Order: sequence, then C-alpha cells, then structure tokens
Amino acid sequence: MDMQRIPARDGDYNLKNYDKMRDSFSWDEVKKNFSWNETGKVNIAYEAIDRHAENPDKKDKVALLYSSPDREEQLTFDDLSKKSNQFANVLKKYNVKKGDRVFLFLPRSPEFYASFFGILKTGAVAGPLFEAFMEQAVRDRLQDSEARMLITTPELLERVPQEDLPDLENIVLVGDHNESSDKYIDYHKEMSDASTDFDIEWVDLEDGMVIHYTSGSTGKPKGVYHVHNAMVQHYATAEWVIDLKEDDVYWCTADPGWVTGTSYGVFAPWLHGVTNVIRGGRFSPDDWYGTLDKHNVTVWYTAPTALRKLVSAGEDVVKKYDLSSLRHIMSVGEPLNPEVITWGLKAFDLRIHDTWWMTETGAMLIVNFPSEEIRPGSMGKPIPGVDAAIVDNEGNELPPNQMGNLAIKKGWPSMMRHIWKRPEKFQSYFINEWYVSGDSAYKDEDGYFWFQGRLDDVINTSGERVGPFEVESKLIEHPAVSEAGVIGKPDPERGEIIKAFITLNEGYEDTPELLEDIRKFVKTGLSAHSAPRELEVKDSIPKTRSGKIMRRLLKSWELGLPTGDTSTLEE
Ligand code: 6R9
Repeated sequence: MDMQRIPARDGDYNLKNYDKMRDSFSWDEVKKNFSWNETGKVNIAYEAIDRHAENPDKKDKVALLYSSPDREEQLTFDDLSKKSNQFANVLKKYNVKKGDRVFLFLPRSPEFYASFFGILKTGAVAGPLFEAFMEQAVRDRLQDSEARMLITTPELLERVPQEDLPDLENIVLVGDHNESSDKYIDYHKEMSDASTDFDIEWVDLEDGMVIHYTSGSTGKPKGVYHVHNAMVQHYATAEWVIDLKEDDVYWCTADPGWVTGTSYGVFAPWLHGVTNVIRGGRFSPDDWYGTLDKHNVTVWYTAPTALRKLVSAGEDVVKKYDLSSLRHIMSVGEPLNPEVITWGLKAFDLRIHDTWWMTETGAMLIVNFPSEEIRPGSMGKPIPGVDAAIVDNEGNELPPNQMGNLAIKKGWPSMMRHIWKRPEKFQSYFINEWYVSGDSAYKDEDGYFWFQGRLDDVINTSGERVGPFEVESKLIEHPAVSEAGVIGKPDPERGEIIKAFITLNEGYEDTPELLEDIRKFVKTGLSAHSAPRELEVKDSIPKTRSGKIMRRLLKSWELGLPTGDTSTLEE
C-alpha cells in the first residue's frame, strides 16, 4: 500500500529488540513465570486469580472494574477468588467433575466472570456463548458439546430448547425466577450458602479449559478445544504485544463469547495481575470514549469495526473526552484499514497496532509490536517462538510477495488441541508440519505479513486476484463511505466482477453521480481492475458479533442462495 511507514520507536516497552529476542527465544523462559513451574500444580484459574489473592500486596487490588449503563461494581483479586470458590462449590455440589462441559449464556456481568473461573477451578471445560444467540445457535452448541450444566438468566432461558438437550442436567439461573423443579439452581441463593474456600482441582497442562464454537463457511459451528497450557502464550503476548505493566488499566472490548473476550478479555490481563475494565451494554462512540475517560484506561484492545465507527463519528466527539491516560491501542478480528491508522495518529496521537490470530490459534501469532515499525495495512510479524510462512496447497513455502496460504508451523503453546468430536475436521487444518489458516496473505522482503482475504473471499476478476480488504480499505477512504463489504459476483465474461456494498456517512445521498465518483476514486487510487463494477448502498453491512464483515452472506444475498449458518450475525 502506498502509505507512509510509521517508524520503530525507543521507549520503555517490554519487548525492545525483536530480532534479538527471536533469535535466542525459548518458551521454557516464559514458563518460569508460573507457579506450576516449581510446584507442578496446574490450573489457569490459580495463576490468574488465586495467586494474586494470596499475595498480601496484590489481594486488595481491583481486578474487575465493571460498569454498564445500569450497574457499577469493583471486585478485587481477593473478591474474585472467593466468589469463584463459592461457585466452584456450587458446581461440585451438583456433581460437576473434571472434563465436564459447563456453558455460560449470560450478559457480560460480574456473575459471568465469577462463574467462569468457578468452572475452571473444578477442572471442567467452560463454554461461553454470545448473549445474543437465538435458539438454534444455543441448541447446536449445547448438543454438540453434550453440556451437563448451563448458567443463564431467566430472560435468556426462553432461548434454551431444553427438550432437545438430554445431557443438560442442571441450569443455574442468575436473577429472580419462578422455576421450582430440581433441575434449576438459584445462583444467588446457592452462592450465599457456599463456602468461600475451595480445594482447586489441579489439572494437567494438556487438560481442557475452554471450548469456543466458531463458524466456518460451511456446516455447523465447530467446537475448538483449548487446554490450560494456552496460558503460556497469553502471558507472553500480554507482555510483549499488549505491553502490560503493573499499574495499567486495561480494557478489551470483546465479548467473552468470542475467543478474544476470554484469551485477552480475562486471561492475559489477570495472569499479570492487571486491573481489567469490563463494559456491559451496547456500543456507541460516546459510551466507548466515556469508558476510556472515566476509568483512565491506559491500554485498549479493540476491533476494526468499532474503530471504523469511531472514524465515522468524527473528531469532534473525541474532543469531548479526556483520553490522556491512553498510551497503547491494539486491534484484532479483521484487517485494520490504513485509513484508520492514519486517523488514530490524528485523533489520539497514538499508533494502532494490528494483531492477527484465530479462535483455533488461541492467542496472537502475527502482530505489530509497540517498539517496531508499522506498515499500515500489514498485520506485522510473527511473535518470538512462532514460525509463519506463505505456502502453496502442497505445503511448500512460497517466495516473498507471492500470495498463498498463511500457515503456521505446528506446536505453539495455545494451539487448539482438537475439534470437539470431529478428528477428521481437526486433521484437515494441517499439511505436513503446517497449520493452514484459511487466510490468504503474502509476506514482504522484510518479513511483514499482508492479509488478502479469507481464501473463500478472494476475488478472481479477469485473471487478476483481488483481496476484498484492499478494495474495502480504499472505499472507506472516500469521504462519503462509512463501511464497505466487497465480494466477487460471477460473471460470464470476467469470471467474477467486483461488487461493493457500502454504507454512507451522514449528509451524503445515494445518487448515480456519487457512486460514479466513488468508483473513480478506487480506480485512480488503487487500480482499474479493483474498481467495483457494481456499487450498492445499504443501511448496514452484515457483520458477525466479533466484527467480521460477512462477505459470505452478502454473496448469498446477491446470488439468492441459502444463507447457511448465520448464528453469529449481529442484529
Ligand atoms: C481472534 C479472531 C479469525 C479470522 C482470521 C482472519 C480474521 C483476525 C485479523 C484478521 C486480518 C487481522 N482476522 N484478525 N484478518 N487482519 N488482524 O478474530 O478469531 O473470530 O476465529 O477469526 O479473522 O480471517 O482467520 P476468529
């Protein structure tokens, strides 16, 4: 991309010399930060919560700074340790055992986090669900995982099709309800009866911890299975990439129903004993800036979809708030448009650091480090201890600047260990020693990786391969365009043509002149073959709950095809 590079910087960053660090790196060094390295006793809940609660200097530090439009609450490490112990006792009373799957279908709330760590303390596997899931999505996940226990609210219970869930023995209800059968457990009542002491279940590093369901382009959602060992990489990336320090106030905007909301919404900050902001409720620019301001957030991990909305809300909104505490911003989930990085430099006087990883990878793999040069539009470079490459369909490495499969050499600590009950699906991710991501990308001469699209999204128009992301990025540079989703539409002559769906900024109208102007803008700014032949204005662009543009859905709509699994679609 024809974009100015943002230079490497000196500063008090945790990771100072990337090249040197990579050369001499061993994961064994990271393991020394955990108590199990000496005691042999493993549980991520102990490392993230109880270890700090046992430390006189840490126990009264605020761990969870919760706020939502109608509730504010602060829990110290000691509070969280006790509450999760109480919940672990409740689970134990109802026979939850190591390896059982216990699901959470709850709004982001203090109860969510207390129960989540309670589950881990029993050695059970936690399955967080998006609060907005409807019945089919809940059914698919609870059935497939054979969940024994579910924690939900009386309001959400309507969406739990219990008649189809024979394995579901008990349901914990958080909130007032009239259910009387033995199947239901009253959260508040049981918690107040439960002891705040609990003998944590020690597990193996390779034992199950969290199962995250994720949708592919076809078929039912699949259960991606993560183990306690993932903490090694959560810890390391929190240090190098999130650059966490003792006094930071950290905010990750992701919902715990998405892998980012667990790996980086709780584990990464708490493994380091850092104060963690959780904001409930829905998004609005004022709400988000207000949260950064009110809690004096220093480090912020968010997503391009949110950042693009902030760009479109304009700089005047930013000026209403005091964001002077903010020192470091990161993004994940979709490619970060160069336009957004430029805007971040202006609006916040800060660089925005893109990070790339997947549900399946469990933690960050390719990133922009706070101390390294940023090439806007690039996802950055692999973290120490990880080998990434561009390979062809046989697993052969391709030379620089050639587009191919983005692949990672097997064996990083947070890698998924299997896909629940689908060994053949798990196997299908690998070619020889490579985990093949399903993303297409290229690597430049200096080792920076450039995302092109999901493999199934890449467009081939008259023999030219076009990554939808590049076109979308150019489109949103146009002053009239707020968001864009780009697909390839079958065309008898050209194979595919580029079709763009856009939303317009305030004050612009959908006229043929404007659309032509936008088309020309891409043509002259990017290339003739990347200019959309068709442009359609929409009220919104369909996105997943984790902020990904659902190009697959745009395409199905365009072609009048069945829409497949849309359970992760944001309303
Ligand atoms: C953590 C997470 C994974 C897919 C991934 C890719 C896209 C994520 C990205 C990115 C470009 C980035 N993706 N980060 N694309 N640049 N920095 O998002 O997990 O929900 O499983 O999605 O998201 O396509 O393959 P998950």
